[in-house]
Formats: sequence, C-alpha cells, structure tokens
Amino acid sequence: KASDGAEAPDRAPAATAKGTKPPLHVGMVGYAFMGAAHSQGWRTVGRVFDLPLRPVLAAICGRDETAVRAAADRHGWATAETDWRALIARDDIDLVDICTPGDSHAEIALAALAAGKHVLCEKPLANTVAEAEAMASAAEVASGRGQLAMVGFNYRRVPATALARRMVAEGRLGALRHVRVTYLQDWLVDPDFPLTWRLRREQAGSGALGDLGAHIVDLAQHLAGEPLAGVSALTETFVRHRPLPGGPTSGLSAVTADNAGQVTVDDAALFTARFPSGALASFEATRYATGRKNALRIELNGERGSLAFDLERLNELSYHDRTEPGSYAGFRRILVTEPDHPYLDAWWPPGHGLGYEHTFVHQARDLVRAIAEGTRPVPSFADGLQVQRVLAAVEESAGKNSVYTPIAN
Ligand code: SOE
Repeated sequence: KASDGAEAPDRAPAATAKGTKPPLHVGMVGYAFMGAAHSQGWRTVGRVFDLPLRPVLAAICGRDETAVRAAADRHGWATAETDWRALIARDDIDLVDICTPGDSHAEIALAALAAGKHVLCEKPLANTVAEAEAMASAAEVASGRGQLAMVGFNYRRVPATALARRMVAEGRLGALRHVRVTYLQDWLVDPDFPLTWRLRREQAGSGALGDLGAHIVDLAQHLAGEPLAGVSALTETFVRHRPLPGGPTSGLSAVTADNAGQVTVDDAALFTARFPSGALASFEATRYATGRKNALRIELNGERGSLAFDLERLNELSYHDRTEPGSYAGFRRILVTEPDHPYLDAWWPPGHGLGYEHTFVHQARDLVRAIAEGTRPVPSFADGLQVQRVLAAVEESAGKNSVYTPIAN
C-alpha cells in the first residue's frame, strides 16, 4: 500500500525532534523547473507526513557553479556540486534524484545504481527504449542489493487521481469501455519562442510526446490497471525553425538570439489505442492548444459509471454512477479534500485544497516509505520502460501514416 496514499493517519507529530529518525541523504542533479519542484517535495515531506526516515537535502548538483550555489541557497540544500560524478561518489548520499533533461538520465541513473544509491528519475525515464531497458535491468539487479528505483510520474499522486484509481479498483466503473486523455499546453504557440532543449531530439528524446504524452500514457494505464496493447498515431511539428536561445532558460521561458535552428521533435501527438481488456483509448498531447496552460484531462467510461478529472481543477473528481435511478443520476463533483481521501489525512481541513507542488511531496513520501519498508516503489523503472515502449510505438505508427502498431509488453 506504499504508493496510493490510502492508509492510516500519517500526519507528522507536532514536535519531531531532529535526529530521532534515521536520515535519508538526498543528492539531486538539476535545479531548473523540475529541480525546484522536487526540492519543494523533499523540503516539505517530513514536516507534513510521519515518515520512518528523515529526508536530508544534502547536495544539489549542476554545471554552473554560481547558479547551482544560488539554487542550493534558494531551495535549502546543504552543499552544491558541479559534477554529478562527484555527487555520486560521495559516501554520505543515499539517494540520487535526477531532474536533468532526458539525454543524461540513463548515464546518471546507471552510475548511481552501480554506486549503491537509491534512484528517483524524472519522466520520461529515458530518451530511447534501449536506454530504458538498460536502466530497468540495472534497477532489477540493484533491487537484489536493497536499492530502490522509481520514475517520477507525479500525476499519480494527485489525491483525486489516486482516488480515481481506488474507485476503478473497487469496481465502481465496472468493465471499462473508453479512456479519453488529453494533455494540452500552449507555451510554444509563438513561432519566435526560442529553440530550447525541449525542442531538440538529442536532448529531449521527443517533443510533446515524451514530455506530456508520457504522463498521460502512464496515468491512463495506471487508472485502467493494464498496459496498452497497441496504438495508431499521428504526430506533427507545426513550426520547424525557431530562433536560438539568447541566454539561460527558466522554467518554460527563454530569450532569443538572432540566428535560427531546426526543431527536431514533435509539437503535437495524437493517438488511439487498445487495452487488452477491449477498452479503447484516445490520447492527445500538444503545446499548441491556445489558452490551455496545463490541461491534463482524463475521462473513464465503464459499464457501471464514469470518472472525469481535470488537472486545472485538481481538487475535484467528477463521478457518474449509472446504477443510480436515471432521473437523478448525473455527474457529481466529489471535492477531494476529505481526510480519508488519499494523502489528505496529513494536510488541511476539508475544503482547503492542494496544488501542483503537493504531487512532489507525495512522491517523496511514497519513495521514503518504500525505502524504509524495503518494498518496491511504483512507478518502477520497469513501468518507465513500458511507457517508453508505448512512446516508441507511437513514433513508429506515426512514421507509417498511423498503421496500428502493437506494443511488446
Ligand atoms: C512542460 O511541458 C512540463 O513542465 C512537463 O515537463 C512536466 O512534466 C509537466 O508536469 C508540466 O509541464
């Protein structure tokens, strides 16, 4: 039960004497958007949840010395390193948290596992299936030595999506017929937005597909409780040339230089898919949905009812119970802020709501618990590999004009 947040009260005691719990020393590589989000998770988790270990923000790592020192100060890390190999070589680091672009995930994760560390790796697990396979098999071997590895699909850890998983598992939807998922953003609409790393295949692996599609593939499979069997896909790059960045990037923003370069990833990916159970699924991932900022929406329709979730209203879950009398049935809004909802017994009173950042706190909570208990955390590197296979099948299908492409699970 370490991963769905549904167990007994786990609020941190009012006074937690420092030093009474064994420490878990975390070293994080990367300090941009995801680094800031993960820092928030590590900094907060032990203050909110009653954990068997005490996460310590031991070291943060990045290549630019001035910037990484500033990040250490800002986010509360005790020390800063400029070489991830030096971080991994440190005896006082128990867990390596990888928040870099995808092109370095495999190298850092493999080295960290070889050095005896636990690993948390941002999504998508890697840039290629081959890298993800190497990571999953190294994680499997390392698990025999008691080391654990998890991939950061944080949207499983929104209380409402965790509740949705619980409701599907309880059979409240019956056999699933449709899973409908979209992840819509619009930060690339401006053709003058610069060619940052997320737009380069060699760094990011793919575009909207790997960045957003990976999230919705993981979430859809997690909620449905089974992996996809095959896909038919279309991808498109709407703006093929963009100005080069004229300085450092920050989050999803950057300044431009005068010369231009080629965009080598997709701007949007659309695909339909089959689940082995017979349910059909549709997916849309784009950075061009004007007005949609971080609109991850999922709807599941089953023979007994439906669930719908929208990340932009993340404290709510819509539920239709088809077994209710027809004249009164309809979608109703569950306000997911009750103490018996996943993760919420440690937070605020009902109605007070959580946000995006809390998913990273919950991710840290579940990983710390798994490490203390010696249970395998989910999503595992094997789960990350399976998502990578779906992404590869999407690219293969899109390259063949949508030919249905089975996924080897
Ligand atoms: C950018 O599209 C991004 O930050 C993704 O990289 C994250 O994974 C997603 O959670 C929010 O959007």
